[in-house]
Amino acid sequence: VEASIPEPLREAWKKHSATEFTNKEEFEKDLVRHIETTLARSLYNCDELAAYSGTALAFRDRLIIEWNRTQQRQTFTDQKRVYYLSLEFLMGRTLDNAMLNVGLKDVARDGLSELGFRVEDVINQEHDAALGNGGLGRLAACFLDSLATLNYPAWGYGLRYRYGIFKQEIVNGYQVEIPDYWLDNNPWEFPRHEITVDIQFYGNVKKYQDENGRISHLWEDGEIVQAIAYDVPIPGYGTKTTNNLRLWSSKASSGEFDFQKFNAGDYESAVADQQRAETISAVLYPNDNLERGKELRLKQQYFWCAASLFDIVRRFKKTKRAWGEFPDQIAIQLNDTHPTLAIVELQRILIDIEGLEWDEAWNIVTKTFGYTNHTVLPEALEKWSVPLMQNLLPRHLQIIYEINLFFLQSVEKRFPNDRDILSRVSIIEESHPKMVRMAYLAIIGSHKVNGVAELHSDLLKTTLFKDFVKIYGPDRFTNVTNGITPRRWLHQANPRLSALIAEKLGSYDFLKDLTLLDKIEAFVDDKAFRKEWAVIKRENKLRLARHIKATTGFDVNPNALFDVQVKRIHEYKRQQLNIFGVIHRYLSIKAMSAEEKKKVVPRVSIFGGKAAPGYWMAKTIIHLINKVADVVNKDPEIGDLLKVIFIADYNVSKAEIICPASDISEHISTAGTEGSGTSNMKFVLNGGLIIGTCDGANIEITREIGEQNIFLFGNLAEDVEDLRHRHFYGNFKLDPQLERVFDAIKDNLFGDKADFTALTSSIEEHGDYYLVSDDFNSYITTHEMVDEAFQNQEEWLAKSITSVARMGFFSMDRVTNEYADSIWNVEPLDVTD
Ligand code: 475
Repeated sequence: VEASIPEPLREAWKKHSATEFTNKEEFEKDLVRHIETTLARSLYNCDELAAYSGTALAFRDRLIIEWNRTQQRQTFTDQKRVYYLSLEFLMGRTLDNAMLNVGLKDVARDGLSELGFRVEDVINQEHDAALGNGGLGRLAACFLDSLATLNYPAWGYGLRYRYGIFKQEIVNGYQVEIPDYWLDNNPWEFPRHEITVDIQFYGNVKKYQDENGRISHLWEDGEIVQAIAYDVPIPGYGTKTTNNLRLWSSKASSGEFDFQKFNAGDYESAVADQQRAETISAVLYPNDNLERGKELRLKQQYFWCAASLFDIVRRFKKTKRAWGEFPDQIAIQLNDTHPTLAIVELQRILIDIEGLEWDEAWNIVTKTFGYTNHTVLPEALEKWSVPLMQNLLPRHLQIIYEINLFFLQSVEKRFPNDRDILSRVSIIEESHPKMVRMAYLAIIGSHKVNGVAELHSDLLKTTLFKDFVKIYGPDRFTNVTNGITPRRWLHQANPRLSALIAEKLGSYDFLKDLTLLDKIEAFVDDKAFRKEWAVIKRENKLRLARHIKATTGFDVNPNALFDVQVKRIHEYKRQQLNIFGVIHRYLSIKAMSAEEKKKVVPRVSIFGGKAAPGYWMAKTIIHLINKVADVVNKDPEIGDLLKVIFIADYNVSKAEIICPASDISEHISTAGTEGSGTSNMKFVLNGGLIIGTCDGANIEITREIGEQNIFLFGNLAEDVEDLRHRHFYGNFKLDPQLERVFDAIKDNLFGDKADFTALTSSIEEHGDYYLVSDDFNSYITTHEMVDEAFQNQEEWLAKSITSVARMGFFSMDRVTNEYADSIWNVEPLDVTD
């Protein structure tokens, strides 16, 4: 059925097309209308939450008008599009970002103020959209911002979880998880009840021969779950382009809600079926850098891949192009291996449904996909058991075996004398049960594989994926070092600093071309500029201090050195190294004379981050931090010289307060373990210095800002294997200063020592896999250098300004252009043309 309005009637339509507010008066009109009608409230009944909802709805109207224009324009032009498949999009709040991106925050501020509201209070009503765990999910969100800002025709595809990442509370020093039910009153999504896809699970495969003698496969008798689309508009900064993030929600298909059962009076079990279907998109798995092989997770992955692929193929088929043009029109990027089934699903669609020959289909598939790897940690590499996959996705498993067969045959031909290579590179691991290695499948099904920082990409080539480099040559493997969006992480999080920079550079153009920041290096010796820079840092520290007071009750001294480590809690990220360092500092201060104490640089050690609910060691680290805080913060001998703060429920909106307020931040993973890290970039961009290991993007940050502006310490990646080997063979001697720390823990200084045995013995007795002891001395010494440097405030400011000036490379816009040129081969499309 033709749904479009007939040509002769379109004039009438266009006369009434929705319009956008452009000034304060129009904004207030939209705001009040939404509050009075959409929200059914009145001027006698409008609190800050209602003011937030009304403001959000007014901006949403604007976004959706631009969204419509952008989508029409992109469809009409029909040039190559990018689809970014990610199980996580850690978006944070939307309103502030939308105001800034469309350039109407001042209009909103003035309008709200005329009605008695402060824009900041209104913004603070919003709940974070927290559909992600950490770095991987936040990178996807930064991608969306840059893709829209740079006018790339691009869509994100993800899952619409009913529960995002859990909220963290700290009770008696322990992490407690609270469900994050976030969907009520979410104004930023548009349900598309008309856009649904039926997704099949289980069942079996029948082989049959058609009239031409061609063997075909029919996957039948499965269980059907329905995917429903929810669209989220993504506005670019300073452009009309508004892209789409499509999130799928699961629901029992109408056939599934069993009327037979219902009529037979078995209402309960009919409803149970419904709930089982809805479970698929119910909850985000709360693991970061860890895979656990749960069936429901595999269901989520297939549900989302199949719905997205169906949607992409449907859109392609509307253009009536030949299948061979598919890769010229479509690039699909896999955010880690979570969407790898999309490769298999596209092959299945092409051969089983569209009737293409295997080779022709496979050629299309491999030209379409790119795969980004984010971690080398073995526990994060996805493997699915063959029996599980056989049961849930029988046809897909067949296709995987087929892909593997053709692949291994080609390898055998090329390396006839290397027998071991076949078992090493096989997609199927010959274990009990057999396992499907998703990373290998992703490499074989993609034309490009990239790591997220230089060291990480090198490690992929020389260790994990070494054999594949031999097979495919080095060109399939590349590096694209991560970045961050300067809109959210400078302009939105640190408006004062952004304004100061804009004043000096004469415009806000640096928000679109971050390399322009280099012009502020000219002001590094300008006394007045330095002064303003320092004042802004102090104001940001005061803002954080107010947050700490409000949430923990502790007063912290804004003149102290703020030392921050906020990220997911993980042994490889080594928050334990940090807290042991804090204990060392505490013991040292306690041993000082009054005279010596006068020379101590006061510190506030700030921690934040969630532990995966099942990750016991990470939870133990949180517990220790909180216990140390209890003791240190009320020790009268310490006073202002040291405070320890754990900020509960670290998330994107808290990061926006924390990043601008640090003097130094910690990025101290065991060398070779962190893919890139992105908070390191956020802190430096906000004028904080960092202490870090030679790991991930720290290395490239050093190269950009200069090694005199960063505090590096610790063993190098190339030495890690050897050190671990030595520990294993009993050549392990605990660092004497760390021993002093452990003695204090064992003297029950921080509560029952038994609570921390697992942590101390993982180092003393079980090989110290993350080299905490090996790096301890250099860590402590480097912190002493930090103290010394902080005492020379003029030098410190020079380091801070110089570093910011040299951070242009780490813009997500640079990253996005690199993907576009070297992986996707797509061009921007200016929708205002
Ligand atoms: C890296 N998450 C950072 C960031 O590239 C890097 C894995 C499995 C299951 C669920 N979540 C994950 C990650 O692997 C992850 O977040 N990786 C991170 O990606 C962006 O900057 O170094 O650890």
